[in-house]
Amino acid sequence: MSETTSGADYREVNFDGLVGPTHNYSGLAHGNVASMSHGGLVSNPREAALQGLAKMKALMDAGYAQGVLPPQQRPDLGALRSLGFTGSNREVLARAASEAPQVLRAVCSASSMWTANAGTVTPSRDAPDGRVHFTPANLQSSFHRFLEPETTGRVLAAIFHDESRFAHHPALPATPAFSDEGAANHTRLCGDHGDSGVHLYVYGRQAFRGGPGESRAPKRFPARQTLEASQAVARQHGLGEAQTVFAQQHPVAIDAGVFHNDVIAVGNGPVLLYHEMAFLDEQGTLDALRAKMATPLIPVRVPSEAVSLDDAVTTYLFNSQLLSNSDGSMTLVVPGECQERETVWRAIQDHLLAGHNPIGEVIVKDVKQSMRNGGGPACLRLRVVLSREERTALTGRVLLTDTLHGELTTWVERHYRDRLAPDDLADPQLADETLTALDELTRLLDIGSVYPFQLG
Ligand code: SUG
Repeated sequence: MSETTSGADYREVNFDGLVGPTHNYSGLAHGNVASMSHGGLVSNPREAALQGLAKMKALMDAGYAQGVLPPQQRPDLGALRSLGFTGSNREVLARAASEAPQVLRAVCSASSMWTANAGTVTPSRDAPDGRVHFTPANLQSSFHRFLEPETTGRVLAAIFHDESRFAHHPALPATPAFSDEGAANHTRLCGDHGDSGVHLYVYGRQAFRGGPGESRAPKRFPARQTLEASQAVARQHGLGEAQTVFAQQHPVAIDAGVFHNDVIAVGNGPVLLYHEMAFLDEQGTLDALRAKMATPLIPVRVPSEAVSLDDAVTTYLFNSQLLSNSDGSMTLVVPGECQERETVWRAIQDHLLAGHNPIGEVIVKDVKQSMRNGGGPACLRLRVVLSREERTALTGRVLLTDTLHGELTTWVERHYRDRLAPDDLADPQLADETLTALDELTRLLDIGSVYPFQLG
């Protein structure tokens, strides 16, 4: 059951990242409890990609607009060369494997699957020039993710190509003061998706200014998003003070493994579903939103007695997708881990479904391969609100249909391995297989040349 269509027929399109053929567990993400505890496990890239495609298909079948974004070229041989590894591709891989195995693992990461970190998007409805605005996230807080924004920018510019409708900004300077992790720390609150929205940016630390925020920085794990980065993105997109709220994430939550706001809160339309430990100043954040929103905010607060911070991190309850239906109700798409943890499953029934809020249905999806690296249903998608004309103006075959889903499934089954141990990443055959697969994928999606190996 899809959302209401009106006027310019704005709809939220969820662009899921297709999991790449090198999906593996390398324990690369400090502060991400799942990644830290699963490093070294054998992964199943084929299963991971098929789980992602099954989620996309289920939501498309339920009537939601579903898009797909391609994975990135991995291993990133260009990155290895820039770090001084020379010779043929085989030699570069062999030297990296013996001299710097952790660097090799980083350049093989399929982390671009988590498209909630691909960038921040402002719908045309809110931008002063009436275009949809994009800023790729610089992801500078980890080396493996810092490798993503260049290709991300190319992919977004290829798909959202029409300059009269889509505006692309450069990623922010890749330095700690402007550390940006994209839409994972950004929530747009509004009435219907086609109404004007208020943009909630959640940051973990302030880089330049002193004050109370800074004294409450996390102690154990890094805060990835800065206030300065969020402000710069809002400025790039032309958003004014009346349209924005900046709130600090609770440092205690970051120290418990909440490395992005989307691990502890999710919003959709006027609903903000959040854990009581999401924001350092809970009341101040709600008040600021209420003061700026044109429609009444519907906060759905989950207290620690109902779901502990640890359970929130383990089950990723808040990394669910909250989707609008045509009758005004909303559907929550939760990862399977929520059903496996009794307390959380009970909280969903008693607190969310039975509460006075629009959430009327829960769909459970198995995305375990991604979850073991700290990526739930909401991490796997970039939300882009588009009018009918904007959807028509997209380049390539990126909106999911039964035909495209079938072709992508066959493509995965033909090219992906079902077993990848960290030591397999040095296999030059894997690099060749990946290039063949990606070359075919760009033709299948009809998006032109976006990968370094295609650009020469
Ligand atoms: O950046 N994991 C990702 C998970 C990102 C989840 N995204 C959102 N919450 N929106 C990260 O921490 C782990 C890779 C590894 O360990 O192999 C990783 O990068």
